[in-house]
Amino acid sequence: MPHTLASALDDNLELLPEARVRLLLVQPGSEWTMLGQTSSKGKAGTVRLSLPIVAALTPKDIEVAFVDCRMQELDYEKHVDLVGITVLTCEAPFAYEIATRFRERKVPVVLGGYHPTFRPQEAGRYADAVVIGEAELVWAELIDDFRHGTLKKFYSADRLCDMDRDVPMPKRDILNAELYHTFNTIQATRGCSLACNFCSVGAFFNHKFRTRSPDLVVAEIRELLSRGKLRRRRNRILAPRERVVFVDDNLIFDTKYALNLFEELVPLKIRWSCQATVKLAEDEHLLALAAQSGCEWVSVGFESINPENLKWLSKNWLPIGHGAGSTQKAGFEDIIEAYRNIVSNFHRHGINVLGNFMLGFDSDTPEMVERTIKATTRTNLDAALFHVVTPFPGTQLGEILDRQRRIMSRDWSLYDSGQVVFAPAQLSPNELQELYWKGYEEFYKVHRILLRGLRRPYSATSTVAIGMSTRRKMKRLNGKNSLRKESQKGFHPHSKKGAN
Ligand code: B12
Ligand code: SF4
Repeated sequence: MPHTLASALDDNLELLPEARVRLLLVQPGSEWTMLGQTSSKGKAGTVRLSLPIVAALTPKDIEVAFVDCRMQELDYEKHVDLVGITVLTCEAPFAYEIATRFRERKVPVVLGGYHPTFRPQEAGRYADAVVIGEAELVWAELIDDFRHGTLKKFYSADRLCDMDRDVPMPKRDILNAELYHTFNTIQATRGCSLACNFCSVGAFFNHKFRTRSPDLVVAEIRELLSRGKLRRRRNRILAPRERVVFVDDNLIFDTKYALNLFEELVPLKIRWSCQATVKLAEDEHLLALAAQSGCEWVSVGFESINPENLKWLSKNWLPIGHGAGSTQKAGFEDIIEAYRNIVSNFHRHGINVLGNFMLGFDSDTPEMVERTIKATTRTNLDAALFHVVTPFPGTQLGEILDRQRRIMSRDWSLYDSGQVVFAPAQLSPNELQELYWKGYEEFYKVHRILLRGLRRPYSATSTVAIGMSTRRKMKRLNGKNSLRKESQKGFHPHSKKGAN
């Protein structure tokens, strides 16, 4: 017997399926980036939580389907009433193509995410509605307007949402778990109050940092663990602990919060990874607790080894406390030494480190970038990602390079941190492009991958697996000659598996 109006409505709608509104949520993808590619098994790396959150905010009487275009075929003929697309900058051209095809059939389309937030007018040309910023405080209103045929062009909340009150548990059952290597992604905090000028996160969240109560985070992980039970039983020997990835921009920004969270994680006996600054390596207590609660990988933005770049980025806190003094005085070798110390602090606690490096800052000459690439192999890192400096819309760096008229291309599909879209100061675009690939080639030479495994045998499986898979992706992207030509533009779907 139905007890509430909502469940009565649900029951009736089950009897009358035709009356249900059908919402299709689409993640477009962009296959040219190192990180955007599917693996040789046809799986994507990480679940992005954007659309599972939107699905969870959607009223229950609406039927929700989801397609991740990286692995799944999008059926443009599917009977749907409303389409929602999440858009990173590098996904924008493909997202606009999808939107256009649905709108040709008179199906209204809503665009949301980073790119529409920073380029709302542009996105508005391809959509019936654009959500600027977070969905939490506007999605209900948008759905209501849709039902009444009064969709507005732009929806934007007048404040950031409360992470405990307004952020729902993502509706992960819209996803096909088999299509992802890492299904268990979770978000404990949003934003970061540091102001790295190349990063989109500060501008998106108004440089504010918010946290979610550790109780809620733990409850969500427990829910993930109960779903993963079967998978875990099968993998008991190889993976006795379930893995969870925090997608937070800087999980340890608020040390007190991080300490509370890590304490709560201890009893869960999980293994987890996150993005954090080197502050984590410098706080022995925090680091020990992170390790004790299951931290196995940390992604750290070292950004550069060139002291001039670090000064320009105001990252003069990087090597402090490691004998090198501040970057104001430190030379190239001091910085390598400082990075080695940071890495070895993590290693002492059994935590692997993925270092991120950006290439193409104004102080980078070809020699300096070559030197940087060589130096990354001496830092004892377990993995590294190289990024070409990219002037993402909405960032300070974007504004600076725009003012200086150095942005060479606004083909957003190239904005994936792996393509040169601006005029570097001391290198030619081609030189920088070649050096970007050289970074991957050098760091992921087979003997180096194996050495990394031997150096730290207890984590050899994951280090070697990540190394080999990055190497394969690099080769697949056609290494050195990958500066894309106009004719290569566009999206070429990968192998298809049935959509949910
Ligand atoms: C997990 C992650 C990844 C994963 C998975 C990506 C994927 N393709 O699925 C990996 C590691 C593979 C990855 C790769 C890349 N990423 Co990434 N990634 C993230 C990260 C850390 C978390 C994403 C997430 O789950 N967020 C949680 C959800 C809930 O937040 P959200 O996406 O903002 O969604 C909210 C709103 O935006 C809005 N919304 C979003 N979509 C929609 C859609 C609709 C219809 C509506 C109504 C609302 C809405 O509502 C949501 C709820 O409030 C973000 C940083 C961040 N804080 O988001 C960077 C981020 C999205 N990545 C970024 C970038 C640049 C990349 C790369 C290009 C390269 C790189 N250097 O990392 C590649 C591109 C890969 C590709 N081709 O797909 C940038 C994007 C900048 C931009 N302008 O596009 C971000 C913001 C990081 C940053 N510091 O700048 N990434
Ligand atoms: S520390 Fe990381 S998340 Fe914070 S502003 Fe810098 S790059 Fe962005």
